Amino acid sequence: MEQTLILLKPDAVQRGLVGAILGRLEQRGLKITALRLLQMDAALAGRHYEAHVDKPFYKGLVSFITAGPIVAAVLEGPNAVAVMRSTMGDTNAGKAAPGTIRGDFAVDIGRNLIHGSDAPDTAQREIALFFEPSQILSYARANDPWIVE
Ligand code: IDP
Ligand code: MG
Repeated sequence: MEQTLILLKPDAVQRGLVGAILGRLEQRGLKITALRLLQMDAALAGRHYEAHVDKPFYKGLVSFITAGPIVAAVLEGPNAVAVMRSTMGDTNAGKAAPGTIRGDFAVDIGRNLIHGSDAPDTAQREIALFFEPSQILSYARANDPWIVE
């Protein structure tokens, strides 16, 4: 089954939205297979956002993502990467569709609450930054057959 990495960014923790956001992802049917509360340091932020190092917003992004605790999780499901991207909504929260996490809870591109991997290969790279293989659990839920055929 496909895996993706999500991060509930410091704004989500500070605003008390961790439960609401994780609840939506559980309701969608995605399976949480790893979960951690941590504070990223600049080194980890640099590795996680290495693709953006030359962008004008990079410095602000690193200071934002390291500013407080975050929640990191591995989610599993059919097409988990694409399902998470569409559930998150547009990067620019001000343009994100209502019904998406960003569209319902955020208004600004620089405070958009949540990260989700953008492809299965980047998901694997990102998961390895936050979790040891032994921290990712494989388990069945009693209702799995009612979520995935
Ligand atoms: P994504 O999070 O939807 O995958 P990316 O383009 O990968 O979006 O950008 C990574 C993160 O960088 C965004 O989630 C957002 O926090 C931040 N970011 C992207 N573009 C801007 C911008 O123009 N201004 C401020 N922050 C930005
Ligand atoms: Mg991205």
